[in-house]
Amino acid sequence: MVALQTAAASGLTRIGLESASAVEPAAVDNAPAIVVGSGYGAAVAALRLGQAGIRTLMIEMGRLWNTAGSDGKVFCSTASPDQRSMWFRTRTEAPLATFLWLDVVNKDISPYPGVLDRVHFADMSVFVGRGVGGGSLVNGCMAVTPLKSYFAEQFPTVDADEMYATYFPRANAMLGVNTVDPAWFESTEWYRFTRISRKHAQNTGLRTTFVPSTYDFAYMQKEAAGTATKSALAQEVIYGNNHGKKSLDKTYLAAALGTGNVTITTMERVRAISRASDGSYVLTADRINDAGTVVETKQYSCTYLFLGGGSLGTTELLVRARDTGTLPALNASVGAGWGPNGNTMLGRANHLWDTVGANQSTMPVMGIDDWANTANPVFAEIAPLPTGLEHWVSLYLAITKNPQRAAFTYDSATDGVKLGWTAAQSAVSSGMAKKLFDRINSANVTIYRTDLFGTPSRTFADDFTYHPLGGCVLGKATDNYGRVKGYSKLYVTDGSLVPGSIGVNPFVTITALAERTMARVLVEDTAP
Ligand code: FAE
Repeated sequence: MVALQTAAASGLTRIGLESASAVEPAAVDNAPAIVVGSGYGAAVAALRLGQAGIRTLMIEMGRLWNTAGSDGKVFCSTASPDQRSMWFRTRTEAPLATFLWLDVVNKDISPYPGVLDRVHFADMSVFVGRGVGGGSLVNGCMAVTPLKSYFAEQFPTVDADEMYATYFPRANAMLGVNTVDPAWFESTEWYRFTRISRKHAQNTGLRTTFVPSTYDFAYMQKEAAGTATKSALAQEVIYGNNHGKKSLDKTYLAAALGTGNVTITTMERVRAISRASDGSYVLTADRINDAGTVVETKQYSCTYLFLGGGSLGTTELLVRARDTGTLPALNASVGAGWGPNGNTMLGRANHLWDTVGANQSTMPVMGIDDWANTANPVFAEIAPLPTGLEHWVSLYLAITKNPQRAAFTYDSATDGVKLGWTAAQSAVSSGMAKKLFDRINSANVTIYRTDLFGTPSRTFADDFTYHPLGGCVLGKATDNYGRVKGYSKLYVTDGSLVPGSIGVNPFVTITALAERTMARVLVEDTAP
C-alpha cells in the first residue's frame, strides 16, 4: 500500500500514484470506469477495479484531508471547532446542541469545505462525511457485523451464508477491524463512562456486548500511557481524527492507489448523468473552490459507472436523472425505501456517586443489545460525551427497529431532492428508545437529561441520523448485485442499497455488500 499523495498541499486536487501534475487530463476525463464518491462502497469498487487492471477515476466533492493547518493538525477537535469542522457553515451544528440548555457547544466558523456536513430536509437532518474517505473521516469507528437473522430478513434475496463466510470477513480484514483489550477496558479511566452504563444495563437485566472498531486500540493504549499523541483521547471524532483511526484513506483507498490504475479527483461534485448513443455514460461535474464557488464545469465519460455517493448522494443523482429525463428508464423504486436506521440519541442523568469521568475516549466500544426483544428491538450504542469535566451524563445512540420508510422526490425549483420523512415517523424510533430507557431509569432510579438537544427541553433527538440508508434498494432499484435496473454497466455500491435499517452501525454491511457486488460484476460484466 502507498500513502495518499500530498497533492492537496500544493493546491492540486488530483491524486494518483504519479505526481498530480503528471496525470494527463485527457487520459482520465474518459476513463473506462468512473466511481462517484470515495466512501465505503466507492472505495471497495475502486480497489477491485484497480486490481482487475481497469483504469478508474474517482470523483469526490470534498477535500483530500492530509494537510496540516496553522496549528500543525489536519483536523480540529470537537472542543475547539474551526472552519475545518463543517461543510460551508458559519456556525457548527453538532448533534448535541446545548449543555444545561446553554448554547455553549456550537461555535461560529468561517465557511469552508469542512469534513462534516449536516444535510437538512423538512423533518430530518442527515450527518455525512465530506472528503476522500467519506463517512470514515468523521464516524465513530464502530465496526459491527449485523445479526445474521436480521441481515437475512432485510436482504431475503442475498445468500446470507456466503455473506458471512466470505464478504463480511473480507470487509472486516480490509477495514482493519480490531477489538479493545478487555483487561485494559476494565481498568482505564477513559472507559469509565461505558462501565457505568454497562452496570445500569445489567441492573435492568439487559445484555451488553463489546463492539469491534476501526480505531487502533494499540495506539489508544499508547495515548493513555502518554507515549503517543492523543486523538481519540483528545476529543477528536466527528470533525476527524489526527491519529489512530483507520479511515479509508489508510486502508481501501491507499490500496486502490497502490494498484497504479486509480486516480482520485477532489472538490468536484457530480451533478448530472446521461447516456451517449454509444452506451457510454456522460457525467457533468462542478469544480468548486474553498469558497464554494463553482470555478469550472467539466464533463467526463466512461463505460462503467459506479455510484458511491452514499444514500443521499447516489439517490439524488439517480432521482434527478430519471425525473429530468437524462436516464428515463430508471424505475419507480429509485428514491424509495429510505430510513434513518431507527436512530435516536438520548442522555440519562446519573446519581452523584456514579461518576462517568472527566476523561472519555471518543470511540464507543459497547452496546446494550436488546434486539432479541421482539416486542421492542433496540441496539443502543453507549456513546461518549467528552468535555474534560465530570457531568454525570450517560449518552446513547439507540438503533431501533423502526419499520417506517420514506421516499426522495425531485424538486425542480432547486434541482435537488425532497425527503418525505415526517416527525411522526421519527416518533416511532424515539417511542421504542423510550420503552427501553424507561426500564433502565426505573431499575436505577435515574432520569433523562432534557438539556442536551436545544431549547425548549427535549429528551429524544430523533430528528437527525448518522445512518442514512436506502433510496436505491438492492433487488428493487437494482438487481440482486447492485446493477441499476434499466441500464447496463451502471452500478450502486453504497448505503443506498440497504433498505432503511440494518439493526447495527452500517459501514461493515455496506463494505461487505460492495465486495459481493464487485466480485460478481468483475467476473460477469467486464469480460472482453
Ligand atoms: P459515504 O461514506 O457517505 O461516502 C459518500 C461520499 O460521496 C462522500 O465522501 C461524499 O462527499 C461523496 N459524494 C456524495 N455525492 C457526491 C457527488 N454528487 N459528487 C461527488 N462526490 C459525492 O457513503 N457507521 C458505522 O458503521 N459505525 C460508526 O461508528 C458510525 N459512526 C458515525 C458517526 C457519524 C458522525 C456519522 C456522520 C456517520 C457514522 N456512521 C457510522 C455511518 C457511516 O459513516 C456511513 O454509514 C457510511 O460512511 C456510508 O458509506 P457510503 O459508502 O454509503
